[in-house]
Amino acid sequence: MLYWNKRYECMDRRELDELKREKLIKTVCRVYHNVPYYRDLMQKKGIAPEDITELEHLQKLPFTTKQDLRENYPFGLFAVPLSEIVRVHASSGTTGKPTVVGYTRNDIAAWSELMARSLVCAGTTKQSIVQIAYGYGLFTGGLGAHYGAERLGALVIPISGGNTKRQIMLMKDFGTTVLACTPSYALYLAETMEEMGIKPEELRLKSGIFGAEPWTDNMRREIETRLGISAIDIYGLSEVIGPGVACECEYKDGLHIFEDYFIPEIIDPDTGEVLPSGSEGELVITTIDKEGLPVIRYRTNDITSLKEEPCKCGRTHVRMNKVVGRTDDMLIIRGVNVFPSQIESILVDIGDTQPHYQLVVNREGKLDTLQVLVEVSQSLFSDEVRRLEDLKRKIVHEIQSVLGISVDVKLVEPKTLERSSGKAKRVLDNRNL
Ligand code: DLL
Repeated sequence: MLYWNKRYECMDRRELDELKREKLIKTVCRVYHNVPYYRDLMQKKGIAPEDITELEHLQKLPFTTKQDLRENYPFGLFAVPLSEIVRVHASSGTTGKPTVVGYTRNDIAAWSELMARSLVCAGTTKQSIVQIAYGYGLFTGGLGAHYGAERLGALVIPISGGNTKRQIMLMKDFGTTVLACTPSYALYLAETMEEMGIKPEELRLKSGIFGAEPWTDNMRREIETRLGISAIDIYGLSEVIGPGVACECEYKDGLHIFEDYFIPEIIDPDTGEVLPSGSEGELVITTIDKEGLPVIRYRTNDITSLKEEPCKCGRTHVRMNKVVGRTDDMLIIRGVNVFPSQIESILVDIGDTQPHYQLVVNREGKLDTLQVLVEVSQSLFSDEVRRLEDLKRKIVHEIQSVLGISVDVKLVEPKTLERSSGKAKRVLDNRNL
């Protein structure tokens, strides 16, 4: 099975742009007439729905941010009466109230369609046995993947996150072929499998559909080797719909953004200016097929770039490169911008370490310091001190030469750093900025 919906996924560019134009016009009318907040914003900018007749006019519209959703907590940006909403999800912010998102019956159907497409993109078929180890609940990962896999007709194991040994037992007994979870949890599963003495050959696992947090290609190789699978990247965010905004195909060369539902733009995060095609910047998404909570030019905070050239898989939708990090995760250490993913990539490249790491930022006087905590293998840890010292020096040197900053590296015993069945917490910023 190559595509779930060939007609739309492989649509001719001109036809696709016309479809997007029509859907955008409808969406702008809907938010203007149904959401007072958007109407006020547009009126303040002197824009009426009639002014938006072409795709390029999108740039005239104001941005929406997480803050806007917070200010309208919980349901203020919904574009339909609450009686039309059949489900809510929420993303837990680091502080304060969560961001609440609502779906109509049609939205749930659209989301299931998008997740079915994503799963097929990742090689899933009706014959697949899909273990969904994303968390079920207010988080969109579990239920999003669940509805998509059911829509596709695969066999679904709705196990949710956690209970790692049991996950592995069921994976083996039920013959799971596709694993859906965060990449960091996939690694934790691999680690636990090794501890239990279970080899990848004893499982029927073929692929994994991993997302909800940034991960590098180096991390991908590590997961692929340790679990003996093909690992596919899936992207999404609750404010836009949840997982299924974009997904990689078998070529793993960028994630196809399902453009008949979403219009992506890349902007300069500081000025808000739209950047030329191919530039790296903040991804902004406008939903053009949502009823419950349409979002106009939603600032994702995620840093990436777009690729417009056609993909070998035949899908015509634009691709986004793997997310490098979030604008709010980017550390500025003594003036140098550092993304956790850059450090991850260096660590996995060097080897001898486990891909479990944490970055601790402190401020000593006026100076920011970055400490990198990395787990090493048990055998190395019990080895001569000299080998540990060599490894430490190598990491310090590599980070210095790639990123241009000096860091303090601390090698720690296996399993010292906290494991998560959801999103990993990579950064501990003690600076109180
Ligand atoms: O994480 C939705 C999701 C669930 C996506 C399962 C994929 C799989 P939120 O909790 O709202 O929604 O978090 C959204 O997570 O803005 C990114 O910063 C990050 N993120 C999601 N997918 C990826 C990915 C879900 N593939 C935020 N690569 C987004 C990098 C990702 N970051």
